[in-house]
Amino acid sequence: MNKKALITGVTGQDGSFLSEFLLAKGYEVHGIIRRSSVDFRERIAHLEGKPNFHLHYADMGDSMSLVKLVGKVQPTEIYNLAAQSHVQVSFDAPEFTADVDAVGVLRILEAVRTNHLEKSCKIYQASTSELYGKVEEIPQNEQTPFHPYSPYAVAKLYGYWIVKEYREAYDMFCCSGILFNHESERRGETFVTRKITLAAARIAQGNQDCLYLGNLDSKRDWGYAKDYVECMWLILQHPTPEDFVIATGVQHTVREFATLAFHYAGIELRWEGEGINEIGIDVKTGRTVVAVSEDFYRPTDVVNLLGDPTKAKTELGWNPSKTSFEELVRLMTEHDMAKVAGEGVAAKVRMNLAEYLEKGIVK
Ligand code: NAP
Ligand code: F7E
Repeated sequence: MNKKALITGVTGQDGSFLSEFLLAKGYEVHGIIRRSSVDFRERIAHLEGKPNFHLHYADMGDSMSLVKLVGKVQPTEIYNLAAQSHVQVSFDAPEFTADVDAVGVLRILEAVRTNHLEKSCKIYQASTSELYGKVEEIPQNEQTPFHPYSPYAVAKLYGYWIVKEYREAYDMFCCSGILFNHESERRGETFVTRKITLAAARIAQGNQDCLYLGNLDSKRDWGYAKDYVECMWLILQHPTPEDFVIATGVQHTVREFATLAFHYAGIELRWEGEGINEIGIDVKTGRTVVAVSEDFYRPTDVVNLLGDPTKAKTELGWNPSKTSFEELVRLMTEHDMAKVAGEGVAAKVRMNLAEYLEKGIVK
């Protein structure tokens, strides 16, 4: 049978990598996009126009659009990646976050049932390590109790349970991947890793003075997004519908991430002070290049995430050590060093052009 995937959140970090992965496997890939005043979809621009890649307007807040689309595409697999995915933003927009991240999951499940595809369409739900929140044990595995600690996590907990409920009530092949943080050169620029690699590149090239961060002691299990999308697919190829923890099993602090990113950008950091007064100093120049700002503290913060990927390793044959922490930080920083250098060249060309136009050298 022709493999047809429908991806919600196709324009996001994971959606773009998953699209590439499934296209390479010969899938027909359909993605949901929503109307935006900007038409350029940076992460998937290189895929648009490919014969097996199709985009459709719909929205996770609009049941009718989802029902119609699922009926039209008749997917064999749905990857529900769409979400308001920023934890800090979920404190500012909790109701929107609940609508998309919680009820949105229900809308997808009901769209499949309404179109009578329960027996032919498998569903992957993008669940999250944020469910463990104020952690009750370390490391966290599939049996660890949940303790969500943000509006985002509470919404995602509903998504997790409604998927489990539909699996048991209607015998549907629907599962959750409980993914720990995964990053890449395509990561949104306000998540801490990308914020750091971009700032390190800008500071190293003289385009920024200082990087302001929140809780430097927060610990995460960071993996590479490109490795993680393979797991989403593996979960749907497993003989039985089950939930899996996807993580590297290695943990680092935000401070350690920053130290390494600045190192790859050519700046060695020395840390001084504590809490709100902690600073990162460029050893060579003595300048303060990292400082702490209360603006980036959260009302409740999740500070100790470490996943145990044993089940994914043994039952899916997935390799959690494919990309090390060091490689991840290096590839993101090198990408952003090149990006910032490119922005510099483009700005210079624009300046020269403006000057030439003014002097009448070019018309
Ligand atoms: P992301 O880059 O923020 O992408 C989110 C996607 O959801 C975007 O395509 C966005 O579309 C779409 N979206 C948001 N609201 C929507 C709506 N109302 N209707 C339709 N689409 C909507 O997130 P990501 O990092 O790729 O993460 C993918 C999924 O995994 C998310 O569900 C996230 O919560 C979950 N997750 C992520 C991680 C991680 O570390 N990355 C870990 C665990 C779980 P626009 O481009 O139009 O905004
Ligand atoms: O924060 C701390 C912050 O925003 C990581 C999403 O993909 O992963 C992501 O959520 C940690 C937190 O990711 C800053 O307080 C310090 O403890 O990069 P983040 P997140 O909250 O872990 C999970 C698994 C998801 O499911 C989500 O969708 O870093 N931190 N200083 C900071 N965080 C940010 N954003 N900015 C700072 O300046």
